[in-house]
Amino acid sequence: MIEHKRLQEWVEEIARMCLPDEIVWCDGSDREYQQMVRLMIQTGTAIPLNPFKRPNSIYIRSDPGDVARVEDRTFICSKSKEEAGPTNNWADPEEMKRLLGGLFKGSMKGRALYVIPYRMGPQGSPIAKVGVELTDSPYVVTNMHVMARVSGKVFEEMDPEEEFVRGLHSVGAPLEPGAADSAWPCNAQHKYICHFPETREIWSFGSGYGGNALLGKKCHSLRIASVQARDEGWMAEHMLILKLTNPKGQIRYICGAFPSACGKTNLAMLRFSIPGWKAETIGDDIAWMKFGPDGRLYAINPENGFFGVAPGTSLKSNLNALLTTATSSIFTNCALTPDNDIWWEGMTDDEPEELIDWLRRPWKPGCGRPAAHPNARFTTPARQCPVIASDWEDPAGVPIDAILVGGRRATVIPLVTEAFDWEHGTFLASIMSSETTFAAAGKVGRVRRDPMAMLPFCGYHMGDYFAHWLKIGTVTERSKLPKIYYVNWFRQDSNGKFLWPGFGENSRVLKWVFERCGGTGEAVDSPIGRLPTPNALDMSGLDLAPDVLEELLSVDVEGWLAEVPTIREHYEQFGNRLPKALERQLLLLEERLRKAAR
Ligand code: GTP
Ligand code: SPV
Ligand code: MN
Repeated sequence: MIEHKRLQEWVEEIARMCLPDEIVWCDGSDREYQQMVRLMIQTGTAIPLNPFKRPNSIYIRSDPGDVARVEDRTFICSKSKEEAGPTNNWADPEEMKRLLGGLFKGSMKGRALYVIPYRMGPQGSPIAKVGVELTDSPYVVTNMHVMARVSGKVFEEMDPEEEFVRGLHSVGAPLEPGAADSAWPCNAQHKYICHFPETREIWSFGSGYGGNALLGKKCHSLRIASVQARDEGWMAEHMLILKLTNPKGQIRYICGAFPSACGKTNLAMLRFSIPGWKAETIGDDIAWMKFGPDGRLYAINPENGFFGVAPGTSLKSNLNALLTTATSSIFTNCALTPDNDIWWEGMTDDEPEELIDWLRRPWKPGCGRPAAHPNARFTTPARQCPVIASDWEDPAGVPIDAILVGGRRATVIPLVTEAFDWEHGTFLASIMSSETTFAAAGKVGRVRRDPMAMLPFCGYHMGDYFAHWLKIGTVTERSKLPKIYYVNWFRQDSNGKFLWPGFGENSRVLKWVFERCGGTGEAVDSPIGRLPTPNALDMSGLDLAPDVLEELLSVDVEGWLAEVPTIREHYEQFGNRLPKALERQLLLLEERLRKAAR
């Protein structure tokens, strides 16, 4: 037990509601992790993987109805609906607490309540924050061990009066005496992922998967933290953090905001394809940024591990992810090989001759079904990444030189565009769009505006969030602000083939960005921003037809003009909370496009 009165009172109160058989205070030790693993193996939740192929690793299959974040079941329960804004589901906090109180009542019967104290961020970091997750899921305990810094000591380092985020999670499947448990308990009827930003609380019911259940991640580090960041003058963003070193040994740090399953983990672990350059990982999903004493923005990765998309991860696309997951990892909804290792689509050029798919069915090549779920994931410790940067746990964070934003767009959006300034960059980020992916339940491939890749993760009114970005841009000297770039690795030709090789070859764009930050690197002004001149991208050693590169770097004036009304429509939903500066940026864009069209 942790000596902390408010924490103890809260745990008791929750236990009185959820009625668990026992309360287990977690300490984050390896012994505890192994205990949870044994428990999951004994209850049939987990299968130990072949220790000669994948030491200390387990394989888990979820319920087929519980495979991704559920955005339509995610709520921001701020006091007023206006505060949650038009892009969030809202519910009155008192009504939601009442409704959920009914569901949580007795929901942990037959199970243990695990108290998971954790810190998001490196020890001693002024940017880090503490939270506690109460859960009845051993799967969540093991995943939180990897993804957050779980320790009974997190409270010792903080002022007893300081606030901590309170997360409550139940799979919503109480066990009656004598009843058998299922391998993946969850609640098919009721799923609620609820946030109470004013009281820094999270109540999540019915799902055991990913961001629905690992409350330190999206719920705490983005939805609640975005509100704290607004209140306290910092930024909580859905961004990877990458460290780049050029052949002269100069270092620059870059963040990247791409929507779910749009390439953050891959870029965060990329192998630079240009000799003499080095890329190293700081983080792959979330960045918390605060101004340092020198007026620059410093970022930490609040997380401790990677919860990465498995399908498509191969020696060619992301060797470093494969190396990271070589040991001590959790694999969810992948396929199982006859020798008890895991496989997923795209892992190897040749498909295995036989597998057991994620739905426990025999699988053979050509059977017409994917062997792994498209949102199958690995949970793996960041410290195991062969290219983790030496300073990834620097309590001060790393100074950010550039921010990339972008999504999956088959057409219109060029490979890379540099914003004219912070305000224009905020504009580009606020209108960015992407085709939806398997990372969230719902239709895949639909183009939607996903500002700053935060549409599902902003804990308050998005118009105010834009205003917060603009305000960040006024706090320091312009020269100290990161430069902003709009990128798109996903342009396709008329046959649906990607025009840009992507992955490691994204280095060519990163090199240009690096050079631009140092005042070199050629660029030309266009109606949408600054584009690399034809020779500005280092294309040495890459066989790409010149007309393809030209297409990737051209401005589709007609295509952009056709977007203007949809941008306007996107903006209209924010009403008078849309900052005037962004309205003006849209008018300026339209004016420049019309001039170019003439
Ligand atoms: P979340 O963990 O959901 O936030 O996703 P993420 O943004 O980290 O995405 P990730 O890097 O896992 O990539 C998701 C999918 O995009 C994988 O199937 C990748 O193979 C694919 N992908 C990543 N980078 C590229 C790229 O540069 N080009 C192409 N064509 N595909 C890419
Ligand atoms: C995402 O969907 O952006 C993820 C996976 O990173 S989850 O943790 O499930 O949110
Ligand atoms: Mn993500």
